[in-house]
Amino acid sequence: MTGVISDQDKDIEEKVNRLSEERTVWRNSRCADLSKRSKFNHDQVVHRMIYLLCRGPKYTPHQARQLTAILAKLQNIYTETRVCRGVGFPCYSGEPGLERTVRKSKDAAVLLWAWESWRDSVRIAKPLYMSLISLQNRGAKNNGYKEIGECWREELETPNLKHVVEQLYHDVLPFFTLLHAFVRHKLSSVYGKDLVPLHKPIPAHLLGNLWSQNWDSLIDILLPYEDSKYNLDNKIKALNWTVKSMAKRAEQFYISLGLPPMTKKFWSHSKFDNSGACHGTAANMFAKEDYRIVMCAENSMEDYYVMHHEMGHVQYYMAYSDQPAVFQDGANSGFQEAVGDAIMLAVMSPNHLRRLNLIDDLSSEFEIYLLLLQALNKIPQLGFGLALEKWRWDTMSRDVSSSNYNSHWWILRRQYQGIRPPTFRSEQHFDPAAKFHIADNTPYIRYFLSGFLQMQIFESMCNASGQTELRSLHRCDIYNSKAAGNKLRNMMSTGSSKQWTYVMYDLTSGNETSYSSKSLLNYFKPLIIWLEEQIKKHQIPVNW
Ligand code: X8Z
Ligand code: ZN
Repeated sequence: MTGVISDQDKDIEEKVNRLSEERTVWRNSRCADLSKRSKFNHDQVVHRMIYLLCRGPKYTPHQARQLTAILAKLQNIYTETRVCRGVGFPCYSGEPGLERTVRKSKDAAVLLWAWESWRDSVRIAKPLYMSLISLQNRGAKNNGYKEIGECWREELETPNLKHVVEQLYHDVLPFFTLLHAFVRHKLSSVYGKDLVPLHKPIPAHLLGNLWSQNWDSLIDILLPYEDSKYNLDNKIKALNWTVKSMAKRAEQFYISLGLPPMTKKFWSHSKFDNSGACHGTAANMFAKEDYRIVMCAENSMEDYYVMHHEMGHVQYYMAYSDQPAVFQDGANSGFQEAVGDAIMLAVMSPNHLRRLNLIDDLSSEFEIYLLLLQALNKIPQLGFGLALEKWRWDTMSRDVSSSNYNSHWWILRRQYQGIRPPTFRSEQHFDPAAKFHIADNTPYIRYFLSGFLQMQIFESMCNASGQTELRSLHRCDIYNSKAAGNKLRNMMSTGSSKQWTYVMYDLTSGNETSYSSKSLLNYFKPLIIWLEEQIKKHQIPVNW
């Protein structure tokens, strides 16, 4: 079931249309002019400005209009689709409806229904996705590229990006394989060996997430303790945290590092309720102090994370607000995504959780629980991000034709995440459309890179804070450290004025000029050892 577009939405759509057309006309004429004149200008800053402004696809005004129209339809399918279970049951949106249902339910029948019905409803997006690719490829060719995937990868300014991401995945694969084996072993004992066979990929509907991208809601069946005594969601509810108080706490963490509070306009214009678009978004309105976030929040750990994540974007917007407009962006999109997550790593340190009253006493048992929770949240997300974006790159380059879209999707999900669809799939299905970023046409490799970068940023903030006696990065508690805050502010205030490897060099005090898995593996070291022991002790089969 798909919703009808209201008059107000039509108005907004028309405004977006007009703006994107105006922007296209302006950019095309400026870039034509600048490309002639830049030959006589040897200033590096000017060259970087022109490069940033003029790279990417180039559309005619008519194409720009067509693109906005396709995008609006795709987004509308994602946000307005409702699935209904039958008489007497409520109808659900994808986000937050089914997402929350899947997070909370452990009933295989309910999970299968949610998984299948969401995908059945959004598969109508396939022809729109095909038009979107064709149109973007035309725009890319019009500016000298072979196809739009080249433009998307260019934004990361990493010449051998495809190789770099494979290598990073390869670095964490042994760890992911251990985690995967442990999860499958436990799921198999909960749901039975018929549903979860021990040597095969895991059925995607049982992983506690509508997209199987993070598996942290499984924590209490993987490590069951009496009364779920470590469960952080239960603690948040028991302490009567409200959405507003959570947002204030998130802001407080940034303030403790010496970073600015959210602005007045932020508090009056942001939306945390369950009306309208739900996928967490941060907006820079490019007007004085006007920054906003939109999300559908409840008092849960997941939404506490999203608040820190989105405020990370806003902190970035504020930090580079003195840069010229073309430089008001992240060092690359991976950096944009990594800031809030790096802060959340600090929030999830055992000491800080105690400060927040989310845990009473620290113990090695709790530390393993916490590390497993973090790993379930972060590690499957890496394979997910890589599979999703490789799929999209392959559709953009036409290496995969539309007659193989869905089978290719599942080949990649199986390869990188060790999962399989729970029901028969064919090319009548279009499962990628079940994910927000496909419908929203938002590049995704940024989240994969952020998975590594956030650990590198966290480690350098930790070093700046002077904590050298930790033995493990996951314990680092940077709350109140102005030195850690300075590190982050310096990184953010550069915006996109310098190519990201220089920013990385400064951030790591000269130790790194690229992405590295070292900090991530360092953070999870105690858990990796623990998982190896579990697998040996219980003779758990590994691989899929
Ligand atoms: O989309 C997001 C953010 C907004 S930029 C909430 N994330 C990815 C996702 O939800 O798939 C954050 C982690 C991955
Ligand atoms: Zn984000």
